[in-house]
Amino acid sequence: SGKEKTLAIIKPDGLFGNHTDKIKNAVSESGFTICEEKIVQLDEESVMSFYAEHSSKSFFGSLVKYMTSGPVLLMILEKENAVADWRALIGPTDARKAKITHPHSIRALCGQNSEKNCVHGSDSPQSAQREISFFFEEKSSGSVVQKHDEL
Ligand code: YYY
Ligand code: MG
Repeated sequence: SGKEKTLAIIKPDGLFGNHTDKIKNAVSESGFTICEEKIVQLDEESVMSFYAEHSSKSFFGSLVKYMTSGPVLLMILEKENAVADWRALIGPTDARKAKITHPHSIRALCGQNSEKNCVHGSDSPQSAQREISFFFEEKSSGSVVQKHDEL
């Protein structure tokens, strides 16, 4: 046991689609604590670095464009087994498939397809550590992320 942290992102379609309250309700009803949160406008460089593992995929350019299309809400979530539990709560990557196989998942309820899937969740404790420091440690995030209320 012991608490664990994971990185959650409400992506641009989640914020634009007014899904934030619904998602935050699911977060607290599922026992997560929000340790830190901020709304930021990501630039292309930060998205390319965040999603570097996908840089050779055909969808990469479109993903970068989408993730920079508007502000996102970054949240550090904490609970026991936070990484796996948040992944289970958001559901499969493709929101269209999620609507069939995991109809109560956040991606089924708020997402549109395999790109506009509304939310992000770290895929392992190692990824969570990297992603949390990427966005929340001054040194690593200061140059590539601008806080939305400072724009
Ligand atoms: O971890 P997860 O977000 O569920 O999926 P990944 O396979 O890591 O892909 C990351 C991100 O890339 C996904 O959330 C949307 C986008 N993407 C896409 O646009 N098209 C795909 N066919 C697969 C992924
Ligand atoms: Mg992933």
